[in-house]
Amino acid sequence: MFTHLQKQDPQIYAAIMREEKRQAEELELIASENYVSPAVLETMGSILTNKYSEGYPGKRYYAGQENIDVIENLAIDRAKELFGAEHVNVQALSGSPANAAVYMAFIKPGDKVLGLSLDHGGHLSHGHPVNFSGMLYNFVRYGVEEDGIIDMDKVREIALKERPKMIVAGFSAYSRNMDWKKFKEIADEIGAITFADIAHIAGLIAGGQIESPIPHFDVVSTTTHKTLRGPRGAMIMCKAQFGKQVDKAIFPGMQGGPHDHINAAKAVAFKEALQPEFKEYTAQVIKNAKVLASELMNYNFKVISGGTDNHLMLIDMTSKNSTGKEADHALELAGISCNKNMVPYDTRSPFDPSGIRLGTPAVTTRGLKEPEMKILAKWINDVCSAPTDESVQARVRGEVKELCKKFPVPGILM
Ligand code: DSN
Repeated sequence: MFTHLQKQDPQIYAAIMREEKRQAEELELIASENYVSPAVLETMGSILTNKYSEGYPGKRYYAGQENIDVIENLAIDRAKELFGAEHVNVQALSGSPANAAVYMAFIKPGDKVLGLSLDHGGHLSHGHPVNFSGMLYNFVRYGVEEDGIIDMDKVREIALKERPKMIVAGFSAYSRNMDWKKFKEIADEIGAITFADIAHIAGLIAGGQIESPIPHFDVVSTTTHKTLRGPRGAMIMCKAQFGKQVDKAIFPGMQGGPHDHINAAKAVAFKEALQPEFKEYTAQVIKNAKVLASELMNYNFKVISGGTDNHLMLIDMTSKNSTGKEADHALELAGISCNKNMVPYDTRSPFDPSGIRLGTPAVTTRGLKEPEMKILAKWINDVCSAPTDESVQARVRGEVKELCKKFPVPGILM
């Protein structure tokens, strides 16, 4: 592997090798990360990257598409089978561009949209003022209650008062199941479009572990690289009647040529997700998250909403007299990656928030199970209880490295 790169560009080669070592020897608890299979990796590195394919299968603007059409159709068909979707566009380059295309397909600049606040677990592209979504559209927000859970009666109240054209249901830091049917009922009361962003939980839905919005919602976007364990990218699923407008919004509305190497890798990942092993994997992701959350609560960490229904959890570090930044840094020095995160009703800032977000998709792909979650919780407690103690970080870092040897990262031979 990388024999050409090693000769031609030793600096980039060396950085990739160092990153392989980092990934192999450290534990990844960033809730949005995962490890792709060797087959997905190979596909992403294939000569498909050389091709331009503006348009859609059978309707391209450039010649030489006979293989690309086969690939894109396979990706679409497998996604439809996996999610039970009526129409799928696999060309979206990543999560935010996919969401931009959804807005472009369904609403006009200035239109009112109701979405979950970023500081209550939403996403930048759900209307944050610094993001295109908040600049172009008139976002109003719902949030979580003091207990960390969305109250659907409150959502209804806001929706009836504000009468948005679209309701967005989705999150990047919310650990509870969303009531898709209730969102749809509320939207129907005011004639709003229903848009679900399932970027974080698409794999858990594909694996049959949590309920899907697809039967209920008009349009659903997802990234393909989180719990779904595919290449870095996205896709949009919608009811057949909206297929044309979604396709037009992606191309020529938002994007030029699709990334054919990535679309092929999406097809490979979807095939993997259709296997029974993926169901087991996704069940284990949730089991691991539940054990990790409950062990951390036993160590007196405040887990927002008192637990999790999915792959992630938010921890309020004020329960340990610490901050998200301090905990994130101390854990990194101990070989455990996570991210600092605002917690609901946070009085601190996004750069120096009160919480951290932890997730189990990546460690579960490595094969860690409940016993290892208990060890992980103990390490997190050891490190976060003494966040400036370098001897604790060094000790845990050594123990993490030893554990990692038993659980290799797919695609990394060390
Ligand atoms: N960056 C992703 C996450 O970590 O949730 C969302 O875009």
